Amino acid sequence: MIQHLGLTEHARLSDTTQLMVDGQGIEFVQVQNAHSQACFTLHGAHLIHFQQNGQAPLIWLSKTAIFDNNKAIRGGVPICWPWFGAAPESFGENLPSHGFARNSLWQLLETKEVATGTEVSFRLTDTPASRELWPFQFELTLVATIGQEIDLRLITHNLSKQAAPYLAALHTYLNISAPENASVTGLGPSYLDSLDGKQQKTATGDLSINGAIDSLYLQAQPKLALNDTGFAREVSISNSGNDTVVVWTPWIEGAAAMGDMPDDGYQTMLCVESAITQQAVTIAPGDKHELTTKIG
Ligand code: TA6
Repeated sequence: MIQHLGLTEHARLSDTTQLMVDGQGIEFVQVQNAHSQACFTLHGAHLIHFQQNGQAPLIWLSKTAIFDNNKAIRGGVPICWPWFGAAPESFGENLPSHGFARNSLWQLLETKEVATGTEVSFRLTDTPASRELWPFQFELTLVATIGQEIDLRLITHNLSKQAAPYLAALHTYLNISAPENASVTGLGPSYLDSLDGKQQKTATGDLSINGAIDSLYLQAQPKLALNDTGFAREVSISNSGNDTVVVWTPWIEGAAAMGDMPDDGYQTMLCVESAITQQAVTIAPGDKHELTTKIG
């Protein structure tokens, strides 16, 4: 799913991990081990590819995603932080949608082999520019474990002297064979419909995909399942630290309106996101909070 990026090796970091670059010099971290393969950009510490060996990719990436170290990449797992969607009024005005972590250049901290696969960690810290947007000192760490599953842990460490409120989402784009083949179980009895004034609505059993969806599930199970009859697989999605599971597909009109998604892109993707959207988590000075999702 990423051959079209034309990546070449820049440095070999270990038996399983390489630093890669594209034709513009954009940097990627690529992992290939006995279980699976994965690829991240340093821009946004953005997982853009995950595929268990011998299987169809689990993570979807737009074929027309833009890699310019500026725009958020369409697909993969964008890190929406320190807010989700439009920032709450209490955070300020004219703030970028979904925060600034996904548009920032992170540093690669470490790559090492662990019992379940390859662990790669990335870090983002505050800058004068970030403090203009969110007036706190912080260390934001993504710890990714690439094995039979992809395990993503987003750890917010508040280094300020005052309590820091944050919202977030691991905005996962899952790869599906076709909308009519996919369903999601475990989302719970009701949801807020962002396509209809955030009205609360009753869920009617497993989620199926037959139109645009932008829903906030506030009573989802910690462990969900994406069933895909086309790929003949059931994908487990386990979340923690979240108060919401967001489900999104732009469907036909939404895909056509996005320049970084092919018009038919909606047919092979579904977002299922481990998110904090309802009540900001307030982290005491010196404390940490963790938001996770594990897929496989
Ligand atoms: O997670 C769902 C959502 O908030 C949708 O409302 C839609 O805006 C989507 O995220 C994509 O947002 P983006 O800024 O990446 O185009």
